[in-house]
Amino acid sequence: MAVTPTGQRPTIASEGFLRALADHGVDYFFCNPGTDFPPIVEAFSRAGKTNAKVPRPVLVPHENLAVAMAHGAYLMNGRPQAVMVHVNVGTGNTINNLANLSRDRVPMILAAGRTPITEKGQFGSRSRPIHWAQEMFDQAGMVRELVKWDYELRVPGQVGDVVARSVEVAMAHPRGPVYLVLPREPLSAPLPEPLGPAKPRPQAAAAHPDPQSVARLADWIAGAERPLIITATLPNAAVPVLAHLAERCAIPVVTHNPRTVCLPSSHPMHFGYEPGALIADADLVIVLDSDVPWIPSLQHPPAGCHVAHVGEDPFFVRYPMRSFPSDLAVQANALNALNALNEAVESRLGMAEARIAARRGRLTERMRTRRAQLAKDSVPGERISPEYLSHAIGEAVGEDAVIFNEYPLRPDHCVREKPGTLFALGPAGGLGWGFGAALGAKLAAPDHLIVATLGDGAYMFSNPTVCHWASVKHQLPILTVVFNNNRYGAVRRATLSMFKDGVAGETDGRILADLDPAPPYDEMAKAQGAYAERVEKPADLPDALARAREAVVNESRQALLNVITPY
Ligand SMILES: Cc1ncc(C[n+]2csc(CCOP(=O)(O)OP(=O)(O)O)c2C)c(N)n1
Repeated sequence: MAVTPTGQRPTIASEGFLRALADHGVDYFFCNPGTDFPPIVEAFSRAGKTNAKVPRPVLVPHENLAVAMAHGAYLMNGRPQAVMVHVNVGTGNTINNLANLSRDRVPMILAAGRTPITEKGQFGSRSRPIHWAQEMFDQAGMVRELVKWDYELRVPGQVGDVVARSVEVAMAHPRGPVYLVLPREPLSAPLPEPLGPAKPRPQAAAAHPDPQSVARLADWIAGAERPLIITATLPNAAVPVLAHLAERCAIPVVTHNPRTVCLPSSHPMHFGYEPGALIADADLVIVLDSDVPWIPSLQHPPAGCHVAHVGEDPFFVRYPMRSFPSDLAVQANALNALNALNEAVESRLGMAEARIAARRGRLTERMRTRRAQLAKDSVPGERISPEYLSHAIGEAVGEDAVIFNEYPLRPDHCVREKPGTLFALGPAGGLGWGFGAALGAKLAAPDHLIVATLGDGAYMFSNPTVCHWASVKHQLPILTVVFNNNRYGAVRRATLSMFKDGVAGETDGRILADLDPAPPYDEMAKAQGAYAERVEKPADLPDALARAREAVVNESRQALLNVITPY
């Protein structure tokens, strides 16, 4: 590396890269390095001396965890995060959580090194045997289907523009990840001009709905006898707006395959998570940002029912096949669409008030039955049921805790009143997400109590040694609850749903679903510094949860409960 006669080192592209990320609001640089990282290490080292603004480097010893942490951080602070990994092999390890993040429309700048381009003669040329075998004809091709945009840095002076472009594309609605390939020769080369602060490009405002479509949908709402709203995920600000619409018009809301809190648990129109009972006789279904509003092979609205799809991308254009019936598509941000609908229905409800009142009466009765059943289901029995465990977690963690659920929590039984206090595994369902997302959330929101609820299978997918290490290393105390049924319950259920009367049914679908012998997860977590307990009896659960919460909140220590839960 050349040093000028005055003894000063010229600024190199990797410094420009990190500073541009920081200027674009990227807080963290989650990374797992390799021989492609020396320019990055040099840039962080220089920033340490000069106090240059750069994202905080967060070393993560597995790429899948790095992506999950970026996901969790975004869910808490709404800013895109950066992950950098080692060439093609590191990129390969990101793909599971990249699929989750991509389908969940989460912006992230995923960067990877590239084997040095030149075999000799340049600063940064190949220097290890791996530099030949790691080269690919099209490294970005590994992830192209999961990202919105990819690019390779070829000219050092372009690095600022490349970052600006990557952030612009990632943040454009619908949001999503982008992929940047950074070969080490241009990344370690001097910038031709001094580095100035980068000015982030403006983001376009979220789309508003077409007024005619809103008027049509408002007419349908006013005229409907048995309307139903099905949603899956909403921005926090949209929750009270949906609550108003549902309450004002007496429209039941079902959150199918939920990923966020879409209505407070106590809302009179919160009809749970399965559309089955309500969809069968609906005459209007409003699908609000839901990729799979119902399972067509099991249930569907009756003939003649109006179906409207509302969302930023009501067609889910990146899904190869999706054929839900549709009479109206409204392309708009959910908050804007709900605000517009609230306004539009008001002037139309005069004639409908009597009908709405009658419907409200019927739904109130239905809700009473529903709540009574839920209360019955969460009463502790001889063993800890997932319903009782979910209920106890809701009680123990408090209303401000943020729960990251990788499947097992029964949301019907876990009270969540506030928007942004529950996030669930995205629609792609790649296991190994929840623990990492919770750690990333803790990083971005250190004052919150963060809880991960995981099946024992999901816990193993999360790479627990690495997660517990990251918790200690980066001081991220969270509470992890393992719903330990000693099996892949979902796999067993899938087998029995097809072959209950087949030979697989004779062994209760156990083959390939049995996780026996279960490791002592609590003992293993203890070895990595966690407060941990194994809990088997219902009566022991509330106190165990209180002790674990105490360890996290008062001692800033990670905690794990290994809860034996047969299901
Ligand atoms: C990366 C990945 N591999 C495999 C699967 C398939 N899969 C879906 S659910 C499941 C079992 C989950 O087991 P566990 O977390 O213990 O929860 P349970 O089903 O018992 O409630 C598996 C293996 C997946 N979704 N993601």
